[in-house]
Amino acid sequence: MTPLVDPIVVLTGAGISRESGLSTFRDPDGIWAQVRIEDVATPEAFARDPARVHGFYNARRAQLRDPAVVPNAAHLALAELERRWPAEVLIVTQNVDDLHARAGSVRLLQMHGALGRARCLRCAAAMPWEEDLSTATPCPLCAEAGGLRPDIVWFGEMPMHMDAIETALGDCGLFLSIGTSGHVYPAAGFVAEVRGHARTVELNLEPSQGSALFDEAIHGPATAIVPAFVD
Ligand code: BV8
Repeated sequence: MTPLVDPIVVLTGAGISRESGLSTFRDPDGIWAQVRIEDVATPEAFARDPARVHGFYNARRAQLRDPAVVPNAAHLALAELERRWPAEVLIVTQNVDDLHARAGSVRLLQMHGALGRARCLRCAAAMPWEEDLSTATPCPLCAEAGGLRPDIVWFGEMPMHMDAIETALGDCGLFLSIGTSGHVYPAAGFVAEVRGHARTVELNLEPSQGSALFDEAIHGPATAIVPAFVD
């Protein structure tokens, strides 16, 4: 059966979760205004001071358990879009929160990992993880004490699911970029990859670093502009 709509790839960033109460990174009140990437979001930082890195992610993981932090209208609109076109919509998120999944999105790739997962440096197992991690936490599978790290992609590490993402970018006819500043690669480079064969639309509070590369730009809060665009 010929699909009635071209495949849609939706790239999201921290801006889509802002109205759910989670901080962005590069806004004036963002995370990187409070702490340096080099101190908490690189493999070198973890090797140098694992307790500090665990503390940074423990606080963000705990925030996801705050009853006030729930999917917002933008997350819900994307889940509804997928329900309408189940085989055609794919969300590629830079976010490590769980709000797209909790909104009901199923075809979802978290390219920077997930706060709700830990990974063992010794046996490489990845596992769901809700509690705080520390340098003394043993791996439940290989019992290696202090072997667990957040299953998050740090700067200098290879993002996850890149083969699937590149395939989807090559096949898509519509590329939406929502709530991202376009600073971090390779995600920031996706629009340049698709602009020759897909309609590209930026939905963001303000123009991103890559705004000029998009066919269209819609600016405003995600909870207003995403449901309006999707409907
Ligand atoms: C890699 C997990 C190579 C951590 C993150 C060129 C090509 C490839 C790499 C590079 C390159 N140039 C430089 C690099 C290196 C680096 C990079 O891009 N550096 C930047 C700073 C220049 N990239 C990497 O290191 C990547 N790895 O390339 O590996 C490799 C190859 C082979 C083998 C091994 C290695 C890995 C990058 C991933 C790093 N991890 N996250 C964590 O979350 O703690 S990235 C980090 O930035 C965040 O996690 C976030 O996911 C990401 C992007 O930020 P945004 O989501 O865009 O958030 P931001 O605050 O910036 O913007 C928010 C936007 O929302 C704003 O525009 C704002 O206006 C808007 N907004 C706000 N409120 C609202 C809103 N919009 C709508 N509604 C609202 N209400």
